[in-house]
Amino acid sequence: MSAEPILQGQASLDRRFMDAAIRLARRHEGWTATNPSVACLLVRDEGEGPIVIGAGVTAVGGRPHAEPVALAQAGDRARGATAYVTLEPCAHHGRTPPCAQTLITAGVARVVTAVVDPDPRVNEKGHAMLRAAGIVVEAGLAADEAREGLAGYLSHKSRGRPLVTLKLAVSADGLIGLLGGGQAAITGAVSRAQTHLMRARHQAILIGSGTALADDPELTCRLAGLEDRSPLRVVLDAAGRVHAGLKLIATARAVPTLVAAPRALPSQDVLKQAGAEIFASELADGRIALPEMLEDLASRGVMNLLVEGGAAVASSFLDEDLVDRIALFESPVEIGRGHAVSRHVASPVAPGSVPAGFHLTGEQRFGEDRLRMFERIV
Ligand code: AOF
Ligand code: ZN
Repeated sequence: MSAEPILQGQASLDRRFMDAAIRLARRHEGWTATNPSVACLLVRDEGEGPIVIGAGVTAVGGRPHAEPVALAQAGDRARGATAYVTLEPCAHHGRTPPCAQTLITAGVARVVTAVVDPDPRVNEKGHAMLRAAGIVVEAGLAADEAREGLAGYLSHKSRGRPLVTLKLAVSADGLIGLLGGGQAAITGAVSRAQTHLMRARHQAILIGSGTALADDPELTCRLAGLEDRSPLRVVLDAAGRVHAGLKLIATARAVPTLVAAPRALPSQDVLKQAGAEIFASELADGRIALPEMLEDLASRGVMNLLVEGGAAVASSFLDEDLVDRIALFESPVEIGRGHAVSRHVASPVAPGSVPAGFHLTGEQRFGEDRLRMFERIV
């Protein structure tokens, strides 16, 4: 037999385990502070084909890292195993020894990784440590797929700002709402559940004061079992219109809320008393200066941000080239009919079309609605 089919077999097994690790890493996305959510699978063939003997994902809060969690599960069986890690194992001493060293000590024979860690304390040093110890290292497997989940971390490290996802729900007639009517139902229940899952995977969620006043949303994750995964809420309030009667403010002690506003507005005391925090922001042309605000959010450890509206905020982020991804929910329902055109709020992204400068990365159905994901072409 030639060696080729065996290589193909190993390559497809490697891919399968790395894909599984990438899926596992998604579990703590948004919940590992400024650490990426990484996963590690330890795999070994004990005579009946390769099986997973240890699985770990970076813990909520960022520590412990994925590798020691997987190694603790595997125990002595880790000797001679292959480790699949979605990010290069770290090479620096934190509260625990470097993960590269922990893998070496455990006697792992082979390490397959997806993405090189841009953290200057690591950045190929983890790979080098492993190789110096005689471990076979294969880097770069399924790197694009792993980068999807690590994008917030990579943006935070390389650009000093969070990855920004703009979420829009657009009706068949191209609207995202109706003025003066409260929240208009555009998408169905299945899409709404998906939106809540999206919220759970983001560290912060942002709206403008117009939406806060018109819709009075809570912006929390209300999926059963994930209620404690609500992101930090940010409301842009250049003109000091946010008031204590809003749900966002009334619930600020349970779910942290930042009111991005210029300093010293007379209305702020009552917001602070209710538990909201004033997020001192600069103004540009009478609006909150978005690039600076994103930098300030990054300094607070926010690696990914979900922008949920409304039209003015969405357009500002798009116009300033600050959107990295668009999640476009498209509903078959027309909401404009029977309402004066003056009440129509047009979507900055038309249904069915690809927004300029973006390309389609995925499409899913949620009930009657379609979700299309776009990414900026860079
Ligand atoms: C790993 N496995 O699961 C994660 C890693 O503050 P520390 O000491 O936890 O270090 C944070 C850095 O650790 C972070 O910037 C990234 O380089 C790495 N994250 N590394 O080996 C993991 N989450
Ligand atoms: Zn580590």
